[in-house]
Amino acid sequence: MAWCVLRHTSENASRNTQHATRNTQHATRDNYLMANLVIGYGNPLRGDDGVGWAVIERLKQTPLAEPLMLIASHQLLPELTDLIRDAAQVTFVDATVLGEPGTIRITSITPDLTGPASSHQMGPGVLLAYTQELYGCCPPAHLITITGAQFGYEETLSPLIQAKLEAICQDVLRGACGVNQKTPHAPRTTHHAPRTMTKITVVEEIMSANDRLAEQNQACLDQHGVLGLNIMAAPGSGKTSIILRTIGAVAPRLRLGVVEGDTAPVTIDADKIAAAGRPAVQINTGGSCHLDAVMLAGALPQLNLDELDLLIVENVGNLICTASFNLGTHLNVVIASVPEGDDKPYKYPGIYRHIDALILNKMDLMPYIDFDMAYFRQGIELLNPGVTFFPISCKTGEGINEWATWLLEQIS
Ligand SMILES: Nc1nc2c(ncn2[C@@H]2O[C@H](COP(=O)(O)OP(=O)(O)OP(=O)(O)O)[C@@H](O)[C@H]2O)c(=O)[nH]1
Ligand SMILES: [Mg+2]
Repeated sequence: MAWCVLRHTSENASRNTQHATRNTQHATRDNYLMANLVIGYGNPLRGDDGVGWAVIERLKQTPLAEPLMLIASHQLLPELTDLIRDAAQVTFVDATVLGEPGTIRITSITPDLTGPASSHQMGPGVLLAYTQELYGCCPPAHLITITGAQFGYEETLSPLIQAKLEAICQDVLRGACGVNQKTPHAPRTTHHAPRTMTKITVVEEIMSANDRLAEQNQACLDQHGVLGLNIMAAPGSGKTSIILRTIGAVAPRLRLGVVEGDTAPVTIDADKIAAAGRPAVQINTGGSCHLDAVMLAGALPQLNLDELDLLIVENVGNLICTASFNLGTHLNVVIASVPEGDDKPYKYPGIYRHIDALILNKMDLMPYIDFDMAYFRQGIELLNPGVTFFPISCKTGEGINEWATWLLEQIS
């Protein structure tokens, strides 16, 4: 018997990817090199869209002749390139709305950068292309699609797809992976795969592809002597206003550039930075709710880094996803604002962890809003004890000097 139980422990990956049950036996990275990889993806809360997950669950229970890595995920993520690189073959399993319900299709997939490629929506071809680009190699891959019958808010498959589940699993094993249940395979010639291995278990400490690129971004900034600052906050909290205030407060002591992230193809914020006389690059995420290291890597060459001391990245307005993607900046700062309410640390805890400073903006509105500062600070302290805190008002200028002084200290 051999099935693969695989789990990312990278915080980023585990937030977005759920894997099969954890086995108690741990394995090193070498244990899964060159095994077949099956990735079932989709939304298990939307009826037949969860067929990829159901396939993975069933395969976990299936005795196999050789190791198989099984992953269930809500979407294809750049982090998966790390596993794809080391797989002998990859089989993607996904639901589709196209065709007659119940139809199963197997197609060959090759690296292709022209498909959808945001961090929340990435096609298999793009994922393979990323793998090829990052690691210079890419295994053969197939996509098995099953035309679903219902995609409503249900956690179960339709009877039609449920009845097809076994056939789909057999297709995964036979057609795509080239392995049959209980049919021994000729040993591979690769030196990577130990022939005696019958079980692949948990893989720990996998550095995600995003983190690798984030490291490269930071190395690039370091090479040019630029401090990178990632600003994360809710929409409208005052990110751009604070950047503009910062420009006013640190000029001419710091040469400052800005990367602006927005979901839509607009240049509103970048235009404001340019009007303030500073270089700005606008990233359009194409609908994605956060920046990632790939996007920042694309923006850096558009700036003359030799002429900068500080690069501020205004992330997309979002209190959840932005926290999950390391960009490679040296500092991470969150801006809260008074009108958002004093309970945000309790409701969106993830973003307040692991940050270097917290700004509370729009202090001028305090008289008009029921905002309990002690309650807010208490929530922050629970998540990030002793974090540097700046109450600020971009309208009145309150607290801007303290913020600018701290920033200058980080650079000197
Ligand atoms: N009263 C008050 N209004 C502020 C303050 N800071 C920003 N604003 C206003 O808040 C609104 C949003 O400010 P922005 O700086 O555009 O906010 P943002 O976070 O960059 O917004 P997005 O990029 O759209 O997510 C604007 O109308 C600002 O004038 C402040 O300290 N006090
Ligand atoms: Mg803005």
